[in-house]
Amino acid sequence: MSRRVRAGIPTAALAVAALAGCTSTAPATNAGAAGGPIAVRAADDACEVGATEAPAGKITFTVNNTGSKVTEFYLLGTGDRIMGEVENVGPGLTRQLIVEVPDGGTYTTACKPGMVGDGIRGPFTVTGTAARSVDENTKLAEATAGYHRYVTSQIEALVPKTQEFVDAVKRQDVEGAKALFPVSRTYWERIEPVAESFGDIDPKIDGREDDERDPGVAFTGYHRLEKDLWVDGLQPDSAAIADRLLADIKDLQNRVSTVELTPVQLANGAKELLDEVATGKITGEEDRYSHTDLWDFKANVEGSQAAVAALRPVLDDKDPTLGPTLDERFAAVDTLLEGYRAGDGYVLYTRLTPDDTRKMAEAVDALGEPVSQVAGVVTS
Ligand SMILES: [Cu+2]
Repeated sequence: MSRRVRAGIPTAALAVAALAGCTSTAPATNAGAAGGPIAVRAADDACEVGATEAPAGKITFTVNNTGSKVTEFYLLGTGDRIMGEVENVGPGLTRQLIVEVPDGGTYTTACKPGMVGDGIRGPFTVTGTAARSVDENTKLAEATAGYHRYVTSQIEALVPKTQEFVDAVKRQDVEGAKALFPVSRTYWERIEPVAESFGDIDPKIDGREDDERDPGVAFTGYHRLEKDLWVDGLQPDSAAIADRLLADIKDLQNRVSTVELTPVQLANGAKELLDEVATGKITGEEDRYSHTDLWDFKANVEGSQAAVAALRPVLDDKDPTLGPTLDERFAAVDTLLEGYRAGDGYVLYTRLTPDDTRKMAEAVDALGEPVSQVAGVVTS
């Protein structure tokens, strides 16, 4: 996940959007209504959305980055719930975002140049209501139900494993906690797009020290404890931070039990996980104190594979050539990662050479291409 969307600063963002002329210049065209893709011009200081209204159902955005920084685009619901996002859009590149929005109402678009901060935001109206694709296609319903079971099973493993990690921190067993850190995160990293979709949980559990935070919001979660364990030593409040981590994970568990997933969210999540690998693991950015990035890398790929596998019956119906290509590319990444195994885990990121990370980036890019087609196929 890129640097987080912070809840609770919509007014400032609207001001920024107004400044950037996002809301004022956006023509009330009916590109959305015509079902055609809505063009988004994402610049370093502007976010021009080709239409600020679209009928409920499948909404497609084509996000063209006209700026000089890597960017991302979001469609946000109430409380900054992420309805859909496309990230890691390099300068000059165009990426497509398909979102299923069955319920009419007021949403928010946000471009995030440099992938930091709240983004340049604007209102977006969805009119009417639409049947949920899962109600119209049993295979899609089975896909989301199957993936929901997968997410639930990961969380049911995440809670007790995080409990073990928290207990080790609280009894000041530094070596025990260090060993549990990457293992407990595996279950989290496999399902991160689902956690992220809640908007406020991900920054608390997986935020980085240098993320932008609202005043008074502390650096908490896994990476705070990672820094305590590997850099600063356990602190007087480490036990409280550990308790807070477990409470946030249990909050996630509660929310996931009732979350409604759409098939296109599974497809977008599969691609987001690979973007995660590209921006956070292959760069060593995520686990910068422990250098356990390859554990997360593997978990992200496994989570992506699980989302694609849930959609496979639909993919095979609609494009029988895509599935075998995906199998091949996933297998290539798995084989590559096997080469970096050490005991039950992986070599530390600090052991990787530029040649290693280049090979990893190429394999993940080669996988990302067919994975980015899944959303278009399952919604076709
Ligand atoms: Cu993460």
